[in-house]
Amino acid sequence: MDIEPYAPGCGALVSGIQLSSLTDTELLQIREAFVSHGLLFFRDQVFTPAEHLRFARRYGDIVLNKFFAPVKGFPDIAEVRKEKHHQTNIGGGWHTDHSYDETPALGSILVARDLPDTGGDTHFANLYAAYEALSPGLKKTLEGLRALHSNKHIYGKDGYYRGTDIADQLGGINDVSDATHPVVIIHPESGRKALYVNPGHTIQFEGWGFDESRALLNYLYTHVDQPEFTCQFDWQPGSVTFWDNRATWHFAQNDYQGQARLMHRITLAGVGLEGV
Ligand SMILES: O=C(O)CCC(=O)C(=O)O
Ligand SMILES: [Fe+2]
Repeated sequence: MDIEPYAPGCGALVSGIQLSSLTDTELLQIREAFVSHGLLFFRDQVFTPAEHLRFARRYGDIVLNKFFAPVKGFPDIAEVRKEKHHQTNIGGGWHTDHSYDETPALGSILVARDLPDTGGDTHFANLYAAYEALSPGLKKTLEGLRALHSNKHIYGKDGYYRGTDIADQLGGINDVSDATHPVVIIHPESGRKALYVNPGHTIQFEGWGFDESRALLNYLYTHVDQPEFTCQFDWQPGSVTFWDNRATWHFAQNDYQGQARLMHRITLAGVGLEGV
């Protein structure tokens, strides 16, 4: 197995293995790479939905997404689907999956199933590196802070997606929820500090006003979205990405209007997050 950095400070490309038939030693190497990089890319995988599910179950426990349609015959696999006639895509702005859960997801395993001819890349950000680059003064301000995360404004009754042309493929309108988490977490596996706020789901800091929170959150979001902390993955048939939701952000670029794109996602269950 070969594991090399994908982009400076952003992800690793794992080659020389098939996720469908990993030995126990290879699985262990993938676990180690996942903890150290937080973002793994794989190419040229032969990976049926049954094999996707088998890999996910070997890795950990699966958590269901309440909003995405399941793949037929595979209730544990969510469809991330954009049809030719859709204008809107899923995950089109920076976010991390399931930060609105009390126990946020460990990670997501995304498999390309049907790709547009061009476009439809996914962007990623490294929230360890972004945290480490903050000044000592700002790090101190963030210490002990907690933030509210929600999905109501996205998937709820008046949420963003409900007014779009993909509303009819999304469920869970009454299953919205929110949770608070430390703004700087100690990653449960790596022990490293990471910034744990994201533009998709974080609403405000606990004990702060909304506008006060927005001002600092927006600063942090601009800080993270810089070339030294981010990278872009161009999907090919057979590509798979496995990201750590506690250490990365991602968004799916919506630049292929008139074409369809279908991905399969399995979300893995995480643990409660401790902070500094
Ligand atoms: O379609 C993509 O590239 C990513 C969409 C997304 O946000 C997700 O699957 O969690
Ligand atoms: Fe996502």
